[in-house]
Amino acid sequence: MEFDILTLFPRIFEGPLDESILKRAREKGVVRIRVHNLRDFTHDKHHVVDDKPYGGGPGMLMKPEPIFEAVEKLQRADSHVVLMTPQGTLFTQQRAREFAKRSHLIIICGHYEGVDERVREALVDEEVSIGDYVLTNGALAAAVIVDAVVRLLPGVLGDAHSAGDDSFESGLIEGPQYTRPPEFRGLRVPDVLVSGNHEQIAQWRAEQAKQRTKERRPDLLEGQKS
Ligand code: JD8
Repeated sequence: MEFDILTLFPRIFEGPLDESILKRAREKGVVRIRVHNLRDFTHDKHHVVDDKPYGGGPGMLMKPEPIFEAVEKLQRADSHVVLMTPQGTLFTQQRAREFAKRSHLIIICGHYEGVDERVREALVDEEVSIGDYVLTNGALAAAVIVDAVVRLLPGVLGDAHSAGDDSFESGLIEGPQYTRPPEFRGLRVPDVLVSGNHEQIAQWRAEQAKQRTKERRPDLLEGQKS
């Protein structure tokens, strides 16, 4: 799978995409991720990428020309163009799975007060938001999308902790987990977990997950009712 990311702050991606699982996925060649500076798609002396909104108002907008030039250069028949924006539809595990089936994502990171509407009209297939809070720009949100999608690609996670048993795949959040020692500062690991009875352990875990989901994320139980 390939990603092309368009941003004014390419360095924001340096840390997150070069560590751990994403780093290994890139090294293995499972994914190719290219980050482009939108300033490189300007032609004026000062590499201007923003301008004032027509009709007035606070702040600046991203000019359409550099974004059009970048997308038109990178775009292919199989590309899906995504715009990061607080007005987008919510990015969920379901959307991550759908993105993971695509061969080429172009992700446009908005900055300032947003982008000229003609970018949406002419270039964008889909607008997404990562959640109901305000970020300063779309770059961190795009890094979140890349992380959530890449870990789903075949060959990225080992069999041991494949994506299949993730919380949001089962529709429940994880229950409590423990490692050694069996007693730490007077706090003991539940007897059932050290018992070696795998049937009882599985049952205990299922109960804990359901209880915790009911307490903390009742919204996740709405759809499945059990
Ligand atoms: C793109 C500019 C900031 C947006 C004034 C401060 C996503 N879940 C999310 N929260 N925020 C964003 C996001 C924020 C962005 C841009 C994404 C481009 N800003 C602006 C309008 C109001 N601010 C996001 N995905």
